[in-house]
Amino acid sequence: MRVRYSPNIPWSIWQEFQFTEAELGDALFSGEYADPDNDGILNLMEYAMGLPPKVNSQANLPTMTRSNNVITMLYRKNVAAPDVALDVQVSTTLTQWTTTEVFQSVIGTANGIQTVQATYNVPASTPSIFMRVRALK
Ligand SMILES: [Ca+2]
Repeated sequence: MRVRYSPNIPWSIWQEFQFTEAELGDALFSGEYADPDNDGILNLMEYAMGLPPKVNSQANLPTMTRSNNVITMLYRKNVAAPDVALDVQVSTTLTQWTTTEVFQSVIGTANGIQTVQATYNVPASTPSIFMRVRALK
């Protein structure tokens, strides 16, 4: 018997809920780094953000805005994913990333999904800045 909802379901249980037996046997379809719906969001990130891995979820990607020298990112966090963490990093080079001075806070929760706001004050004379959210399991 399968239960469709649990307040805390680790990655392996989530996989069993999301994929068929045949799909579970194919790591290129159901593995952490697979993207079976070709929406550019890997399965581990779909899990971390509470998204369906076989339905295009691009409408739920993080959003970013910039106001003067402050960059703000909003992203989803699946409350029921206890074994994965999301962190937001910034970079000026795309090769070295840091979480230093990135401030995060939960600004809302609905249907088991937190909306997290990450802000970063861009130092003066920074020619370009990049921001990303990373899933860690
Ligand atoms: Ca995907």
